Amino acid sequence: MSERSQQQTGRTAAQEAVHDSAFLRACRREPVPHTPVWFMRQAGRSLPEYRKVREGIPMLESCMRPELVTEITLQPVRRHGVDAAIFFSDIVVPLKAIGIDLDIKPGVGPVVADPVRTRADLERLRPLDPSDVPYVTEAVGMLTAELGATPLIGFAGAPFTLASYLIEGGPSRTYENTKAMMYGAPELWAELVERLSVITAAFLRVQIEAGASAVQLFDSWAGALAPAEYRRYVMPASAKVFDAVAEYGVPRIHFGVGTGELLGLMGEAGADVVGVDWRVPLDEAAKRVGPGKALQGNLDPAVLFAPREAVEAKTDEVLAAAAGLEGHVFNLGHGVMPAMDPDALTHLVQYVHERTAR
Ligand code: 1CP
Repeated sequence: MSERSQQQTGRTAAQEAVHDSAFLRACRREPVPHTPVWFMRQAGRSLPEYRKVREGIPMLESCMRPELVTEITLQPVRRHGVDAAIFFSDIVVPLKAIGIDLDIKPGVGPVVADPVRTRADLERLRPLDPSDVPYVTEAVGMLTAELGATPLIGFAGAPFTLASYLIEGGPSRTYENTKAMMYGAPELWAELVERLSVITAAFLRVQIEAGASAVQLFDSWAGALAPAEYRRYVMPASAKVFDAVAEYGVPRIHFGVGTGELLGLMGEAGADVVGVDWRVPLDEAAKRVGPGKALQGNLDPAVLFAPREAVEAKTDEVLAAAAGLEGHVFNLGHGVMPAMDPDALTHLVQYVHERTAR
């Protein structure tokens, strides 16, 4: 790139290449050389090289070691040739960083020692300062240096999904305590999600300031709510998070599972890209989300367990439904599963690139 154009954009040549990547172009709804692909939970999970470097290191501790975070984040980029990297961390890392007593138990997920149930419990949820997560700043810096033209996606858990772990004390299928607080103590609930929105916004800001070029807000379990409840009890806190990072101009992705009925509201909350699970075809999702936003998704992850011809046929269906979209980022409808064959994922990336090459 010429010096003059660098002066015009204020970006280095490397930053310019990232800016011009298929992934960021699709997020901005610009023409792309091919449909970009990445996978939620692509780091870790099904990769033998991940299991090897993680051996004997607890999950949360591995999130605090910048060299290890860098290696694990790069593994799926090297192996699959995906169009974006996602930062290796977890949605509960910022909660741990402000002193919440929690652990990530193998085969279970996040477990909170003393669940948050009362007003006094809220005092434990102080704001996050960048100095609480120096290892995040360091790892993002190392990664953007290593990644070259491949963009890095930062992420955080949305207030509702984080609240569900804090209130239930761990994974839940019914969210009974969470909903009991939401409906029964709405003021306490509002204060809880307000505090979480501050923490979440700060965690995203740290990643963007360190060099992440897009962010995804995971409201994985928001699909447990009806639209009216989502709008009233959840959307304001998530909208605050999106507002808080708007000034950076990086694409903001908003994703949840089982959120077919919420897609319009999840866009309205302030997302530039709305993630769609496998239950709603992308052309129908586009109608629900409305114009001015890109979509991300939405191959059923379980399809990856079927023979290659079936994977290709289902992928063709996703691409056909996406043909009229303003912008499309190919992804699974939810995360990579531990038992998936890594070669099937590599093939899927190649297949989408070939089928969509323009
Ligand atoms: O020991 C291990 O390997 C534990 C498995 C694991 C991994 C690899 C957990 C525990 N978290 C992670 C990393 C992780 N978590 C990433 C890494 C980057 C990537 O490759 O995508 C990301 C983005 C997350 C985000 C996350 N954590 C979400 C939102 C995404 C989603 O899948 O919906 C959620 C809900 C969590 C909580 C969590 N952490 C771990 C588990 C098993 C769970 C889910 C538990 C539950 O079912 O409630």
